[in-house]
Amino acid sequence: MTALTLHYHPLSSYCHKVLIALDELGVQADKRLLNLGDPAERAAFLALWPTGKMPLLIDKGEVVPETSIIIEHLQRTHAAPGRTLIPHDANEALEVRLWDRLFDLYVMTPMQAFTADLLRAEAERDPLNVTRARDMLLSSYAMIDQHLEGRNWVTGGAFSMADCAAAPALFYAVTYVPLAPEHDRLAAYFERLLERPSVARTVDQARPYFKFYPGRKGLSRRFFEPENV
Ligand SMILES: N[C@@H](CCC(=O)N[C@@H](CS)C(=O)NCC(=O)O)C(=O)O
Repeated sequence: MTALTLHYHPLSSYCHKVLIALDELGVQADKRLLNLGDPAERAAFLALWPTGKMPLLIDKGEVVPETSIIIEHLQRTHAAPGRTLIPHDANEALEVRLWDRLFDLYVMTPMQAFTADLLRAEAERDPLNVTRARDMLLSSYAMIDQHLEGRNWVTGGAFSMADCAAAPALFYAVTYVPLAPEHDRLAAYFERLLERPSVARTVDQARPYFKFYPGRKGLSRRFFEPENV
């Protein structure tokens, strides 16, 4: 048992962001799988954190919500020596926070709109909202592809919190809006992300659950367990 408990679900994109960060920072946490579909579990979780959003970190009784805050908290208080996801230089840190925000707001959010739409009853689907989400993803892909010129990771030399945000956002976004051939820098970056051990381990822990992912039709067969392909 560690001082840290992470409430999470193995399929959740925002949980992936923090799982990647824990791995990169060399931090152990007890993981508590959250089933928000269970009314009792949902009520207990809402009592702990009223937005009902996961992941949620508990550090010796202290509630630490919101992925970017969780990652900053982990870095400040628990990271193994020499491990960083937010640079110590203030200007570089600002650049990381900017791209963390851009991935959360303009890739993760529209990607979630597709999933939310699939989870609705047919009669309650909202095609206009889905079209807007698709447009936003396409414009984000173009912006990120251009930004990646001459960069290995989002903000340059070192893997950062922005890459932790990018990996799950892109992983699920491309299942709804595939990358176009002209976005070759983004496609190469996506493959680099998948090869990063922290990302590969996070994808691995989700493998048994991908068969339940609402957008599974668009998910590459390479991510499924052989018996579910
Ligand atoms: N801004 C939040 C977003 C977290 C979020 O949207 N989590 C989703 C899972 S990927 C969630 O909890 N969904 C459950 C719900 O909305 O009921 C963060 O960065 O932690």
